[in-house]
Amino acid sequence: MFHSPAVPRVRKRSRPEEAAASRHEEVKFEDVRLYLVERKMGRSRRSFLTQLARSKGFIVEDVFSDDVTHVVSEGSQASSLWEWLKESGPKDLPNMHVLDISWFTDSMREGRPVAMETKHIIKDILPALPEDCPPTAEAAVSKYACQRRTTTGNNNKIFTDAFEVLAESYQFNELESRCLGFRRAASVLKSLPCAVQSLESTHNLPCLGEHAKVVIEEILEHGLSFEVEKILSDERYQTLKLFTSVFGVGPKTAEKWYRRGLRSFSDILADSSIHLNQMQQNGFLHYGDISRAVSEAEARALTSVIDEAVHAITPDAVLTLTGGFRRGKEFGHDVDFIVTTPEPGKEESLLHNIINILTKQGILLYCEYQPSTFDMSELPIQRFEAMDQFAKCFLIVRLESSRVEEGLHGDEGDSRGWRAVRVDVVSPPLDHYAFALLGWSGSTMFDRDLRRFARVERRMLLDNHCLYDKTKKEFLAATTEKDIFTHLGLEYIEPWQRNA
Ligand code: DCT
Ligand code: MG
Repeated sequence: MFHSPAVPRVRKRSRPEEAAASRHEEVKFEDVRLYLVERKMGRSRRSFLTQLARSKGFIVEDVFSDDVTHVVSEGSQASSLWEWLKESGPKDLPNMHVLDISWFTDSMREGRPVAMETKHIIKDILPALPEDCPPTAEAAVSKYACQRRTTTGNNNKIFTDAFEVLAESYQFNELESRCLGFRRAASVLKSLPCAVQSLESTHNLPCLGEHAKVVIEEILEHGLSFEVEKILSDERYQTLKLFTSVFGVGPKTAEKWYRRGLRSFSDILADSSIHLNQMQQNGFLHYGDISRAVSEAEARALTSVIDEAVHAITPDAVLTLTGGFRRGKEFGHDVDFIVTTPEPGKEESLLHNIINILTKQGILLYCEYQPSTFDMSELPIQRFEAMDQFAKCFLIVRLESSRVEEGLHGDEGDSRGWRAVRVDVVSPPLDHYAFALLGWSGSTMFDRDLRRFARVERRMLLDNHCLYDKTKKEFLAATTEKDIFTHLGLEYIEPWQRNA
């Protein structure tokens, strides 16, 4: 459906014992090493599940050792499983995920390691460890998101939701560094393998300032933060939040409207002195649809719509789903794609082709096309917060219900049989593809810390276009994301572990 030539998705097994164990299978998920606990599961079922997982590209270890990353157990009582795990003795136990068979079966069904959710984690195991979070794991938490593995299974949502509200409120008040402080704090808590249950257990965690700790303490004690509740009921916060939820409306415009005394969409639409640009007009026109989350099934359906449009004219073009869906998110606010072609200089025509075909099909509801301003001689760019310079388009696409396997998400009582979806497509030249893919895969906090790590720890400049070594005064080439991690001296982090 979507493929990427520059990023090999499949690698031959390299370890000899694995090769011997199953000669025909290829490893797709090299960072996941499963161990299936035989007790209760039984030998023959274990052997069957082992073969099944290997056939789907998972590594399954026969022996329980420090190499294991995910322990899967079926039908065991948590307390006796814990005793058995401790006795079996790998030193690295606190860093392993101990999961119920439901995580394994969900992963087999999806054909990839699914995000770990609370329901998958064998509950009594972690509290059985000293304190709530294992101290070794705490000490090991890096201050850089690009050195942490963060899946979509957030164990600290109650705290991170509160931090997001504070961050947003600071953003509305243009207090950028405080906003970033709370985004960083949220990002650290998202990476933890278990829920924070006491303030003491946060002592060794990076990026948690005094203010964040006060919020954590309040939530631990009362189940909510009074400061956050106050913000949520504040009229200005509520209005700015509402206005910025419209496609094309940023915090500055929202603030301008608020200062004029406008408080609702009808206030804005009734005010004849307000000029809405095309993007905002379409934002209001399709508000009901595009403010609704896009499901993974809808993203898959759109992938085939865009894929058909791209390949109708350029058979050797390469389309990859990026953004949150590449990180394994089940829902997103839009669907992001990256498209390129091996033919130098032909990238921009790909976007024109997509736009023309969607227009002919009558499903392009809105399109803002931004031509490339990419100029290698102007690199490296010092402003890393800016959008990249590759050709891109911001679209609103009509998605027919009939194209979505599970039907449209949340369309109860809606008889139209279609919905509007926001779609972004970026088209870099092939030799910058790996950098663009890494940037567009996000998350924003992960990208931000990759760049900060490069600058502070390595004297290098990284952005969506390139990597520049300031010491050697040279650009470092990369054809895959792994090349970029290698240049930076970082362990490779899979896309589904980048949900910082
Ligand atoms: N991005 C970027 N440069 C920007 C803005 C974003 O490279 N100026 C990257 C970061 C993530 C990616 O593009 C996609 O952006 P979003 O769609 O906003 O983020 P997402 O992670 O896909 O979140 P969502 O699931 O809400 O769409
Ligand atoms: Mg997105």
